[in-house]
Amino acid sequence: MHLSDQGHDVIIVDNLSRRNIDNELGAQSLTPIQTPQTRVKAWEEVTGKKIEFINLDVAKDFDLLVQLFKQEKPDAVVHFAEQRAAPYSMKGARQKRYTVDNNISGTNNVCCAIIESGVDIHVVHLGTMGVYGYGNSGGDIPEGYIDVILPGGRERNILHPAYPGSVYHATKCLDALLFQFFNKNDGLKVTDLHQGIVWGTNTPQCMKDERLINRFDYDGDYGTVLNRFLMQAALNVPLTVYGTGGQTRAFIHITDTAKCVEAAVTNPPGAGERVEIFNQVAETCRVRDLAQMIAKKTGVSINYLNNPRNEAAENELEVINQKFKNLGVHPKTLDEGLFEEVIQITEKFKDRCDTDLIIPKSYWNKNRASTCTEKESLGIESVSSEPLPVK
Ligand code: USQ
Repeated sequence: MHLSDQGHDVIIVDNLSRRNIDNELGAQSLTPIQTPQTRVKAWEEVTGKKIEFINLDVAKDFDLLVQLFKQEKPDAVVHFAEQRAAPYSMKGARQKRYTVDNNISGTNNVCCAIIESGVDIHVVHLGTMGVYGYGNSGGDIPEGYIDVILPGGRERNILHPAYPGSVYHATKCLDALLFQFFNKNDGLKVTDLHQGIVWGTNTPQCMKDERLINRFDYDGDYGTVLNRFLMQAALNVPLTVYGTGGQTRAFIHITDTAKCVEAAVTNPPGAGERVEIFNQVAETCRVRDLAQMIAKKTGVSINYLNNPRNEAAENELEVINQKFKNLGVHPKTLDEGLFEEVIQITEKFKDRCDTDLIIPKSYWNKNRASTCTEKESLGIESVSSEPLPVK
């Protein structure tokens, strides 16, 4: 909708897999999202602009994808067609396999279909900050590439080493290698956006009409941390900090992700240039500091749960995001004023919340599962209200 609003002609290609996963998990967006058909109709009524919707599985319908590229000759493909939740990707063997099959085939198909079509299409891919790993870099995280001195003394500028923390994050690392290869071999133009954790609900475009409302996930698999905390505060459920809350992560508001995507679309790399990489983040923050900020604002209490994830209990994170600033995107930082919009949404729709879905139920390995399920049976109220000791 942001791209359409800015005058781009947009076609949505989607197999609605996210909605099907809602059915599988017995979960639903907190906000009542409409069908894609209703949404594109509402968009046209409100703005006079047309967005086409095509139901197609990017990971499977290769020939249709090639045909679509030949027919439409798009300038850019914004590639979001991946299973995007780390906890879901760790739920069990089926979800691990699905995440790898879907995400890697999807990316490979997008690259191969562009090359097969012969159309000069720029791929803008939604990657993740998680490709760098947490606590795996020395100093500030650069935008994609680092200088190294190889044994023997040769100097090179290479992709930052990949250090994924989940099967989902591993697929984004594998995507980066596919892009590097197709760029080198076929001159494919790619921009990879290494995005932090998105928060917020609606963009100015969503606010034009109730039928354009964005989805809002609060469950333990798909809800991201800040939105979950704001939702929990609205219900007066203690905030679910995992472990010590010493995990530092990068954040970006949803309105800015849309602006960053547009900046990437309108600034493709030149012919023969290597894969462009932007760190799509506004700032970094520790999870317990976020929780404390929200607790102070709303009066909700904090629970420190045993961490279902196998991740560093404490890490530092400094990220360079200069390239976006050079393109004129100046992202909003975590601001309690902006929390109001999310709080209003969570207050409005809190009766739709199923509180059973709040406690995390995907565990990174057997040890995490056994430690967490012992506590889980006690219910969320009875877990520690003080930070757990660092292990
Ligand atoms: N966390 C809590 N309590 C919660 C939920 C999460 O303490 O109730 C902690 C997690 O342990 C983790 C951190 O908060 O340390 C972030 O978790 P998250 O679920 O908000 O984000 P994550 O799993 O890292 O994944 C999300 C998106 C993914 C995107 C990624 C960007 O789901 O698509 O790629 O953020 S990043 O984290 O920068 O790699």
